[in-house]
Amino acid sequence: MHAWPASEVPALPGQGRDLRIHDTATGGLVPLVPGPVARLYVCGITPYDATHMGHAATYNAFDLVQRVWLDTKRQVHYVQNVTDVDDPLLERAQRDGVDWVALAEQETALFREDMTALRMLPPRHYIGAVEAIPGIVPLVERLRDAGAAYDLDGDVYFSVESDPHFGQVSRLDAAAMRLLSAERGGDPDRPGKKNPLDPMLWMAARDGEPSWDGASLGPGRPGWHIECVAIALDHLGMGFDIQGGGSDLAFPHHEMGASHAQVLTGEFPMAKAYVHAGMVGYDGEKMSKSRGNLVFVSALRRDGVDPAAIRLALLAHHYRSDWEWTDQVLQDAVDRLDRWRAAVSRPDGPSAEALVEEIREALSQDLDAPAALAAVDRWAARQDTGGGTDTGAPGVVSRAVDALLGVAL
Ligand code: 5CA
Ligand code: ZN
Repeated sequence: MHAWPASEVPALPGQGRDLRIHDTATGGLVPLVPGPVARLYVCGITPYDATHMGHAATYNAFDLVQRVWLDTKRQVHYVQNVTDVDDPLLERAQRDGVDWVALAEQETALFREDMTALRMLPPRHYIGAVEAIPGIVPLVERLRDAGAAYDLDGDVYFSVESDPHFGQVSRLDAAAMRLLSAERGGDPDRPGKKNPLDPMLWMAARDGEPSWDGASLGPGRPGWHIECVAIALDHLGMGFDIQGGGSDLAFPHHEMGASHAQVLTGEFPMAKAYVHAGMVGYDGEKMSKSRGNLVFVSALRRDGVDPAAIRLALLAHHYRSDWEWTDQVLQDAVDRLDRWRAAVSRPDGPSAEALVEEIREALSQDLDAPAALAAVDRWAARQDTGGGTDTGAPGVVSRAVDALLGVAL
């Protein structure tokens, strides 16, 4: 699949800083020192509805990761998937009487437009589940041949007990796992499973549903977790730097994915850090396609809201906190954007050297974007009161805000 166009990332004076980031698997901050090529996998959308502010907030967090790494002069190999076949997509297509392929294509196209407008840097590989199927089938066969997967009425399940490290991503107890498994696409109550938590790797063809050649597995379609694992291993290999997504993916998705990969390769861990963004709510509940309490990026854009203001609204919240989208959040971002644009269009201002370092420092400490915004606010306020005559400063601020925060002033 093609991704979307990259906006330019200006080079900044001085040295970028390495990232310390919160890792769900250890429960604390870990210093990441990637090689010359940093490797990032971020779970992509299931394209049955438009991009909402929750999605945008999660992709914003990992866009900051890329920008911090680029500032350290590393290359970034960023991979993202599109879950372009799965139960929720098929169910929505059925409900609305539309073709599921057309629905996925239409929503993926809209996502690309939203990401471009928000200046999110594109992945280097943007891979759909459907196009990954030829690579998924042999992985499932290998797991089965190794005794880590078993057949149940034609479907193939992964045995969580085959991974001695199972549980080390989310660090949840069995009861919590069971509850979340039922809520998030699992089938803990299906009779015949070895362990209620075992996730499906391959679903045998169902009447009226699309299916693909599965070689020795028979016709069917892939499970959700093996999709991301096949794509990550194919394009990044084991031991990549960050596996990312929203906090609702820690269990079961990232837990199961790590187990699949670890059993397949015999290596541990799959990723050096498992990074999870908080949930954005609206009207008192998590914003979600299934609840329908959504604020869409595309709808705001249609209403004439500047995408840079949307981006500033996301950046005003720490990526790990859960927060609520409100009209006031957007209004504050619009006001801040006005102040910043006025500031960088003046002929001079206070020196920007210290500010660039403050933004770098804030982002390197677990992506503290609110602290970075506060530093820019202080610079603009000092300029307002006539503090400084550096004619290069407004340009440096504008480039730093663009390069490190993805906001074009
Ligand atoms: N296709 C799978 C991942 S392989 C999936 O979860 N798709 S999704 O469309 O449901 O979500 C895409 C990303 O947005 C995921 O990382 C998810 O955790 C994140 N996300 C979904 N809802 C919210 C929300 N309300 N707030 C923050 N992030 C969210
Ligand atoms: Zn995923």
